[in-house]
Amino acid sequence: MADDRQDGGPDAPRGLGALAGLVAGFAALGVAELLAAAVRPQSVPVAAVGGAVIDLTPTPVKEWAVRVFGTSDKFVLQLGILVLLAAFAAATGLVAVRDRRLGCAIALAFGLVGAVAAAGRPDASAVDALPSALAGVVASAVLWVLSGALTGAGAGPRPAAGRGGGAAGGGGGGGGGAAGGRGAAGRGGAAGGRGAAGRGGGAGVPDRRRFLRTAGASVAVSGLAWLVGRAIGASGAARRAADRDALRLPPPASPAPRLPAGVDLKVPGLPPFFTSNPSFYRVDTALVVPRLSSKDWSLRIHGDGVARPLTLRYEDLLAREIVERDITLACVSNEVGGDLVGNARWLGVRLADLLREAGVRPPSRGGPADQLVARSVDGMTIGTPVETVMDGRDALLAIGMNGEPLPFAHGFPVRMVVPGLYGYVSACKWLAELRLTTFDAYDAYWVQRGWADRAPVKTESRIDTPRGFTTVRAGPVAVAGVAWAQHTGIAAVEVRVDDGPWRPARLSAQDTVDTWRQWVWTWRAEPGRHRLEVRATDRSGAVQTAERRPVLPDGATGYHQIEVTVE
Ligand SMILES: Nc1nc2c(c(=O)[nH]1)N[C@H]1C(S)=C(S)[C@@H](COP(=O)(O)O)O[C@H]1N2
Ligand SMILES: [Mo]
Repeated sequence: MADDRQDGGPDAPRGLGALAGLVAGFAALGVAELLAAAVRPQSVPVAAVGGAVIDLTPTPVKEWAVRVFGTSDKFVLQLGILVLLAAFAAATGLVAVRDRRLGCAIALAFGLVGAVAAAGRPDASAVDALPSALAGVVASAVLWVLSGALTGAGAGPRPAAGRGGGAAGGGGGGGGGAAGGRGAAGRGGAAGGRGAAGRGGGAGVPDRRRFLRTAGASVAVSGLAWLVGRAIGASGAARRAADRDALRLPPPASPAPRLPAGVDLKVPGLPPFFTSNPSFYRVDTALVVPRLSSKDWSLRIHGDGVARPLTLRYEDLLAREIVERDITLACVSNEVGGDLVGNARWLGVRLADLLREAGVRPPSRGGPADQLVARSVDGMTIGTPVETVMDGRDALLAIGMNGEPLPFAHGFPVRMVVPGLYGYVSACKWLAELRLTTFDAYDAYWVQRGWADRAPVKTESRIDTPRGFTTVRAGPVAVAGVAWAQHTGIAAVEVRVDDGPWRPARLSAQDTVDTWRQWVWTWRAEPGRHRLEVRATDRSGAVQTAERRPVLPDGATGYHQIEVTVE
């Protein structure tokens, strides 16, 4: 024993101190997961802190993250938070074996940070703070017991068994008592324990067996809490999914215009004319996808110049005239050549009709409000020009996407879709409220973060095949892609090779001016390295601009270019 303490004494507790921190952190996550399942899935600390991080991240960093990680940016963020959390937990454990009270105070403080973040989410209530707060208390209690065992603090005053039980039971209501009740006993012990671990003297004797037993019990209990929390969360999600599956959407009173033959050129390497729901791009700030119930859903329309405020339920929408429209949606964050654009067949009701029923007049008819602010259940705000929504285009409150109710990730049960505007100024998902106001009086979420308050989609074109930096055979090569200029329409697409003359591409049939068009051009490819470039002309006669501009503040411009090698 004496040897053991001499050789491994000062080192082993340090490594074990980090382990104690990790065990305490794991207990915190387990408890939080369980409680969040009872409170609200979004209140789990990692999601709450992650959501706050997203909202506070400066726009350039966010752009960088979307560019580098694409749609997995959220996964990377959560992974990053977990790794950081683990590092902090280990460090806190190291502190705790030196200064037990300080270590436990830090653990409590972490819980507090999570609680503040969770309660501060736009859609949160005070109970959202509970999972993080209790997680902090539990982590602190577990750390208290484990660091006590490592330093030998309080090995005398209290029976080891009682302590281990207390830690394991901390997940229930005992957490608070564990932290508070042990304070006095532990404090005296901590001083002794420090001496024991650090200098090999003092009264405390490290009890590794007790440490391992307690740590093991804590890991088992918190693992169970985590699993149960996950299971409860999953069953709630499954129930919501079943409700959605059971919905039958009414047939449209106004079907989509008949699809002309030849909208799809069927060139290998081209995306299909309609983007399937699973492959439709997804851009939002939601770390946990809101899974709403259509039964509980309602939408309030109110604000400046709303003579008759409306509250609509899901059934109210179903009972209205349902229209079906093909609309291509694009994200302002789409880089030239990027894939944050998709085309779907939407089912919904005309937003302009609803606004008229509410007594709204567009500014051109003397209405006081020029901005329609949509708010989602997760606190997103999206501002759209009232004039645009009411100018006769098919601005929709959408309930269906490609023949099924909206997928949860795409805004179930109701979202907005407005042809011709980027998603961040038009396409609010998980819609909860529509408020009429002015652009002067209110900046929506992305506008507060430096993006333009008005953002019509810019005429763009993209080469889908061949892919850049690939090798193709000499001879005829089908160069093909898509072009879009929503609500204006695409009139022509041209391609050029190595700064040669622009050559007209063959266009697919046009569905409507609100949808993208495919194009194809046959290239007599000759051996060597070549640069291919594309540009579109829209139906207003405007040629896509060659000027390269970044996505911020209102959408990228410039020609998509690729390099290929011909053999
Ligand atoms: N509630 C909510 N709605 C939102 C967003 C969001 O972050 N939250 N992002 C918007 C942006 S930037 C775009 S481009 C579209 C993307 O819609 P999709 O994910 O269905 O493709 O949703 C819009 N609606
Ligand atoms: Mo977007």
